[in-house]
Amino acid sequence: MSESGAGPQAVPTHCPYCALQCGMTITARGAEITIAPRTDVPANAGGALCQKGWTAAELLTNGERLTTPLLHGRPVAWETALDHVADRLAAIRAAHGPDAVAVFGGGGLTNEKAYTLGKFARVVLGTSQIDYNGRFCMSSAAAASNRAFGLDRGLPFPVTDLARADVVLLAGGNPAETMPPLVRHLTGPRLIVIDPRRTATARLAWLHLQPTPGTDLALALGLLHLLIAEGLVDEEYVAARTTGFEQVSTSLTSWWPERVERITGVPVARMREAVRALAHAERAAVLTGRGAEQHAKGTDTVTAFINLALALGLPGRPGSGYGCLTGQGNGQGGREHGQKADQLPGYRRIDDPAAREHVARVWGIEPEALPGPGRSAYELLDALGTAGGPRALLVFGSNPVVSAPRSAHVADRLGALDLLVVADVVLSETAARADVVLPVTQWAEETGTMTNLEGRVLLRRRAVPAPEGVRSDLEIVQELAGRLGHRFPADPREVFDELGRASAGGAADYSGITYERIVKETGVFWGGPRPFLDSFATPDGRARFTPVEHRPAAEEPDDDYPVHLTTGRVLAQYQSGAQTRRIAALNKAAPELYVELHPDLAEQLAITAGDVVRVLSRRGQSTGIARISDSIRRDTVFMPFHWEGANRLTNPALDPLSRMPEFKVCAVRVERVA
Ligand SMILES: Nc1nc2c(c(=O)[nH]1)N[C@H]1C(S)=C(S)[C@@H](COP(=O)(O)OP(=O)(O)OC[C@H]3O[C@@H](n4cnc5c(=O)[nH]c(N)nc54)[C@H](O)[C@@H]3O)O[C@H]1N2
Ligand SMILES: Nc1nc2c(c(=O)[nH]1)N[C@H]1C(S)=C(S)[C@@H](COP(=O)(O)OP(=O)(O)OC[C@H]3O[C@@H](n4cnc5c(=O)[nH]c(N)nc54)[C@H](O)[C@@H]3O)O[C@H]1N2
Ligand code: SF4
Ligand SMILES: [Mo]
Repeated sequence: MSESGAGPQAVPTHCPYCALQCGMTITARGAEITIAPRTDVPANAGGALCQKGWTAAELLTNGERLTTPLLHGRPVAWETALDHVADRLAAIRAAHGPDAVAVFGGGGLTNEKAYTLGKFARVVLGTSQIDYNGRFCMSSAAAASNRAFGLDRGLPFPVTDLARADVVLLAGGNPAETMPPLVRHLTGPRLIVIDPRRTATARLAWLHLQPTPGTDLALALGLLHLLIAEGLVDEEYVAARTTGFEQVSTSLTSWWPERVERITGVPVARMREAVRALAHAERAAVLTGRGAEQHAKGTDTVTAFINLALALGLPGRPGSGYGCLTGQGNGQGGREHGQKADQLPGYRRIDDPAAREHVARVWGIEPEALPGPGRSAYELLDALGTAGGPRALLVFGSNPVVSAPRSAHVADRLGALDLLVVADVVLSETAARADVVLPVTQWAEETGTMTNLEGRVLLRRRAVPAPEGVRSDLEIVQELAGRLGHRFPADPREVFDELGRASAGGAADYSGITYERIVKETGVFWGGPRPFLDSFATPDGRARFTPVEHRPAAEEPDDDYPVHLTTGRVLAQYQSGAQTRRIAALNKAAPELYVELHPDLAEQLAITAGDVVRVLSRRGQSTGIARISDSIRRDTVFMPFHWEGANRLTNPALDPLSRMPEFKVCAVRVERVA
């Protein structure tokens, strides 16, 4: 394989952003870099890219790129920066113990990086304190899938299967903005969208159910109640492939449709239409996105949708199934190789003695030397600089000052650290607060594997030379490990081979996958394209129904904070905006933080379009520009989180199982700024 970098040939690779990982080619002619869609990658077959993909070359050329390490804001040589970090880590560890040093990773990092960070934390730092932004993303869906199927593969079927379904139910996802090329696979089926807003996706739907934020669990219970009441359960499938239906069925008796309508605001007739369409479809899929998942009851909400899918007989049937639309570029692989607090490579559990034994052997250490599970992402951030909490933090591939819930508090915690080190491409809001900033190579300047939302392992290839002065994340970890007495590889292929050995025999087993195979087969599914056709990954091979109960949001509106706030995304910005806010065309398309509100609410508050409004919650306040739209419920306002602001308001109430925060609902007050 050519690694020659710049040259006239078009290098086949994948997009820097979301989990669809659209195929694209990059051609570099001197300083001019052009991007074109590939047509051989199924996820974006036909050669589609969204606006972010089309403009991604600017990530490589824009003037805001970091090219030198910074120590307390001043440029320094790499040796100085790395020596400083290694010395401080060693000193803090010596004074306060290994758990005083923490690592925060990201689901946008390659598999090689995610694996290396997990190994670095456990082997070199000896800390249990490592977690990553995937906790903020799909961890509730992961927990629910593990509970029901014994395995979490976001989509346990190729994304192209969706096009052949007759009906697709999508709870809390807006792919028309978050994964536009995916919509091409959704134009055939009848689409049922559950979203408190009439989004671009909801406008394409055959049926749009518009619940109050935070009530999806009740809605899913109501749908299953109706399915049972109408005698539409796939009894043969339930008997042959599942356990626990009776218990769930009994638990649903009180969820009669009128009660569900009162809680959710969705009319009974609409629920009935949805249930009948699903039950009469030959092939159907139930999907969840962040709208259903990012709640303090996200795991139970997804479980309720999985229960519905099981009663319909969908999972493990060709052309049908349940799936989660994973979000980040390597959202799937990022959760498999050990940067999560409770995991070891291969999606192994860190508290499983056999898993510890296997991974310790690959790492050449004693199993007893491996730390146990550590704090989850928000709990880790919340503990920084407190008595007993970490005093040093290394951040790779995340910008929590913008993206974490209750972000002003998170910024305070970061400020209380003895040492904050951020490896990034640009001076993100988090990097701007760091003691040491390490400038890294990105995406098209380096090679590595990404696992897309359907579990397909892809090769993202180096296509252009890196700017002078930057180093890869793998090189940085190698240098730090070296200074702390350990030898780590920095060559991605070498790391991938080791990852293969470490993951061998685990739930996500990459041991048979090589860079060559990935290229030859245009991506390789771990576990095969449809892992559940014959049986599920549970001990008895059956999928498990689990009874779950609805409960209110952690914070419901009251006299002081009478309106629901929900948050999410817009097409032209990505995540914390660290990358896309620096791209001119994207910034023009989505220039500022706004607050979307219904005309009736706006009138009641004497707000007109374009006004500056203040939004206040119990955590803090933010201003934004008013946008008035009847596509949102009267009782709810929406803010995108791509700018600092929305997360000053959000509620860090955590799901008890997944430890995911409640980004999608809290209570606020909205005022016009005089
Ligand atoms: N343009 C763009 N694309 C992206 C990203 C990005 O930042 N920008 N990020 C990527 C990542 S990491 C992710 S995780 C995915 C996320 O992809 P999505 O899940 O599609 O994105 P969101 O906008 O967070 O949420 C989806 C919808 O949930 C709705 N919603 C809010 N509250 C509720 C609720 O209580 N119930 C229900 N049913 N719906 C609710 C919102 O109105 C929103 O339309 O997108 C990926 N793609
Ligand atoms: N209110 C609200 N908040 C949310 C959400 C929501 O829906 N509502 N969604 C949540 C979700 S789903 C997610 S995934 C998170 C995402 O939020 P973040 O974790 O903040 O994600 P990004 O903005 O993608 O941050 C990635 C950072 O890594 C840098 N980077 C890019 N490539 C590399 C690399 O190769 N190496 C290194 N070291 N750095 C790199 C980028 O420049 C950027 O600064 O936000 C969460 N926050
Ligand atoms: S949909 Fe996602 S992967 Fe495809 S071009 Fe847009 S950001 Fe990139
Ligand atoms: Mo995400």
